[in-house]
Amino acid sequence: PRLPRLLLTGAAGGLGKVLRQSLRPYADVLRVSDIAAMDPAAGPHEEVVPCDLSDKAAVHALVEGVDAILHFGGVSVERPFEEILGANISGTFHIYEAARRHGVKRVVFASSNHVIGFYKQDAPLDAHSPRRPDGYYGLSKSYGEDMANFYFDRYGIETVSIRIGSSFPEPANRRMMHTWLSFADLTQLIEKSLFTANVGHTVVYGVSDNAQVWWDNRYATHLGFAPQDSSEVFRAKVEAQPPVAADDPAAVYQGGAFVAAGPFE
Ligand code: NAI
Ligand code: 15L
Repeated sequence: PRLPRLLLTGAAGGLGKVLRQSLRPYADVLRVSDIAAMDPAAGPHEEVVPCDLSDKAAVHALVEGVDAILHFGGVSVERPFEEILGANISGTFHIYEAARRHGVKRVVFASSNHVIGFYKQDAPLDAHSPRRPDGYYGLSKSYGEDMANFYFDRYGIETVSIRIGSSFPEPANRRMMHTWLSFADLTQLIEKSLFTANVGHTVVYGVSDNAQVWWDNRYATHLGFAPQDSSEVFRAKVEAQPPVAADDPAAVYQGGAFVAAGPFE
């Protein structure tokens, strides 16, 4: 399957740079956007459109003419509320409003494990577990998921919210042995999220086939996501790191150190 024109926000970021390459097979034209500097278009299959997500008019222009939106832009770590508000909360609102106005029917939202970050690591969760955001960042992703619900119920715009665990080249620490999502598995999950019919608003945990995962994707089986990678291949390297104290948030909470960030003032 292939779309005529696909929008990727957050294209200058860690995941955006990877997806700009790996998503090429799924769109004739990939429109990439960010507030930060991006590489120029590599050919007629790319459109590079700088945009601040907190600027409503700019987002409306950005979304015109696309067939689906991969919304990966925004502040990706815990920060003071005011920074999160513009980029993530207003930004996600602008994306959905623009989707409504321009008739875009499918959004893939980069949500985060930090919507459930205050659960302890011994709590097995699924998509129906009540959310326990671990900061302003997690709250913004939780609000984004609520917005996805609303825009489906009210306007029929479908979303897959991917609660990404830790998507980096390798798991960086012991916690990420549980939460790691390989770039290849992320790409597969985005493909399923774009092309599966009738997703309504589906919440799926973005995690590879790691030996011990905290998250059960029983409510997202219709996506057919079948992760191929596992953090296990990095175990020796990760366990060569100095041990983490048993009461360190990194060893206690699913959200790890995020639960202890702030206060900022
Ligand atoms: P990143 O921080 O490298 O990329 C985010 C991009 O959004 C940056 O290039 C930044 O310039 C852009 N951005 C920030 N504010 C903006 C604004 N006002 N207007 C336009 N663009 C703006 O983060 P990464 O790791 O690439 O993550 C991508 C998305 O996935 C983020 O939404 C993040 O919250 C989410 N995510 C990532 C995880 C991971 O493990 N990498 C885990 C969970 C969620
Ligand atoms: C996230 O939501 C962040 O965007 C990413 O930088 C990592 O911190 C990840 O979660 C994680 O929990 O490992």
